[in-house]
Amino acid sequence: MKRRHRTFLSLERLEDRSVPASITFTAGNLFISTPTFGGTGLTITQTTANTFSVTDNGKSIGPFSGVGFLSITGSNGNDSISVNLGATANYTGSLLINAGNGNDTISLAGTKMMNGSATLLTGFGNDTTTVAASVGGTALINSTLGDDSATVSSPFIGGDLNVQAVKVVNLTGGIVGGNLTIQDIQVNNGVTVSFKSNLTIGKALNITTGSGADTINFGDSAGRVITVNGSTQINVGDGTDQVNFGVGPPGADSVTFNGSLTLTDNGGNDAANFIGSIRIGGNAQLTFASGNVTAATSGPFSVGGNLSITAGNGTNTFGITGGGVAGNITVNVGNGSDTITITDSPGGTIFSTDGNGGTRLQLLDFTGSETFRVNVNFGSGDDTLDAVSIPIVTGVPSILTGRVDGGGRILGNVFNQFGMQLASTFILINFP
Ligand SMILES: [Ca+2]
Ligand SMILES: [Ca+2]
Ligand SMILES: [Ca+2]
Repeated sequence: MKRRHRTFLSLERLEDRSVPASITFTAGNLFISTPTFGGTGLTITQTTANTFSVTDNGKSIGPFSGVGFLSITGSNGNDSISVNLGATANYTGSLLINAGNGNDTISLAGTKMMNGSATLLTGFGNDTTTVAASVGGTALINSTLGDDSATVSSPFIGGDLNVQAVKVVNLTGGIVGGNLTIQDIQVNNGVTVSFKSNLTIGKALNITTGSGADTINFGDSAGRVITVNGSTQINVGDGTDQVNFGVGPPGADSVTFNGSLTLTDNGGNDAANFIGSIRIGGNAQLTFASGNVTAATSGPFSVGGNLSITAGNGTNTFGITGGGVAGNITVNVGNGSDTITITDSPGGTIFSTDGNGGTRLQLLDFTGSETFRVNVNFGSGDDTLDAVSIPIVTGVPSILTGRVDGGGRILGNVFNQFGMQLASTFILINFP
């Protein structure tokens, strides 16, 4: 049998099953690089514990046993790189895939898990990353520039999950034990992040997107249970952004933030839609820059601390079910014609300030026997306060107490009282 020229001289097995890729196996480190250009792809499969076989462009070599670190380097062409952990035993080591530039497809699969960390880098180009296997350590996906997508369906990730520079992120896994961080400030053509499974995040959730039109969906039409045990920070940058806390029918998705929730934008016409059954354990703070902003609750909504909404100039519309807010509700808006509707009273006080332009603050009660405590300072412009109580449940009208200052006016500020009773101390200033 004639021996062919081989570049992987460190191999001991020399039967004629050569793969074109370069392979170095030393001290438990299995380095695979230079897959066949234009070939059918590179597949690395765990056959028994820490033992992998390698197939490049349909030709196989291995198995390599005692692997503790698996490193795969792609070309600057379009690579297909698959790692399958199999169904026999856990892989106790770590994994690094650097697919290089080009339009790459990489995947980590298998019903058994890996105990170490997975680092998946896909470089420039339009890349597709799929992570389906469980990872005991941290998992990092970085796709640099391009129309990149990543789907993480791992039942379990023990450490942090970091997803960087990916345009379309689909989260369909089970548990992330550490922090979940999604960062895409490099690609400004719009990012979509979708939570489409029952997912628990053990620590903090941080999502940062750029100046494109971004969409973040918690849940899907199936009615998901999504829980974040730490704090949650979402910054959607500039652009027309949409954050949907729940996607299905009102109340169908259950979204729980056991810590605080902070949502920030840097401008644009944004919408924060609390559609699901929402529970925020700490404070909720929504801060919008200028633009026409809407924030609304349409399902059960509770906040353990205070709810604060700050908006810049623009026509803003806020509709909040206040009954589940244990602390204060504070709404500060800039110039422009704003409408703020609060249904049911919070446990604390409603604070409201606004700039120029006519602002309408509606207190709407359809339960009865509630006390609305207010401290309202309207700006210049003709502003309106509606105090409406239609006590369908208890039959007892709700009470309005506190202080309302109409501020400046052109024609006059308006106080519409319908059904709600005034109780001491109640101070009305600068009306009409
Ligand atoms: Ca590549
Ligand atoms: Ca890329
Ligand atoms: Ca944005």
